Amino acid sequence: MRVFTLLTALCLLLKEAQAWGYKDGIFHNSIWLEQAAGVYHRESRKGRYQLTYKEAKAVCKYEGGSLATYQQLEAARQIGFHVCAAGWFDRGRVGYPIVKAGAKCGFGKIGIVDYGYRLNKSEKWDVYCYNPNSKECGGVLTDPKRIIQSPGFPDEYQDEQICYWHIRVKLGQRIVLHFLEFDVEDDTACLADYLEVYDSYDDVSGFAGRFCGEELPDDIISTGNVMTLKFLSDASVTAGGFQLHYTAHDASQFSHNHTHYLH
Ligand SMILES: [Ca+2]
Repeated sequence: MRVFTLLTALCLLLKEAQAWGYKDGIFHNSIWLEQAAGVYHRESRKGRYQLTYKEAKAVCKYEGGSLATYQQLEAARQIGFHVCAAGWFDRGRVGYPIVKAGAKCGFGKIGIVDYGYRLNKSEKWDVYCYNPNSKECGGVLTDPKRIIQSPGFPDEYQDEQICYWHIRVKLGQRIVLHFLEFDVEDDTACLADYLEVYDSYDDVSGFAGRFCGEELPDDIISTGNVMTLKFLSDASVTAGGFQLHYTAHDASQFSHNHTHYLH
């Protein structure tokens, strides 16, 4: 009986860990979708409307931020932050920012569509976080070309960084990553610090490579119009960091349709 109880407890723990996206000891459970003025919208990896209030708070806190306040959400909205998905914000309130009126979203209204303070904190929504200091580290990139670099570059990066860059170019385009500089703490399996590249909009599917050390990685080309880069540093030993650029190209320019390296 005791063994059974222990097994049940272990299963519960495992289930919990999976739900929170535990991977290599790193806890993360959400995808960064849009951001403006330090406010950003995240949804769970499991899809839209999967976060309880407690989980929503944990998502923001994990990245060094907090739930956005109504005022922060409105300030972001005023510079064009438009998201058609309800999320938790400060003090258990739920809503979303609408800039352009549309029949399908926001009931034709402009402003914060406010569902009010929820009595039931187990309801599941997305989340709006606020973290004005994370601008340099990660985000959603939609320009046809951009430079991406480790936080603080050309200075060394700091310990305990976690950055997600989600690249989304036009449909029908593919993304070419080209590395300019690369110096990340070296260890054989890249377990300490690393840059990971995914041929998808999350870091679950489409793994394309994990990089560390001083060798410049080859170019990487996406199969579709999205890509995700994840940089992580552990609690000790830093290095020079990295700089790369991506460019969007029409898919017709390529003869292969797989993620591949150029040699
Ligand atoms: Ca390190």
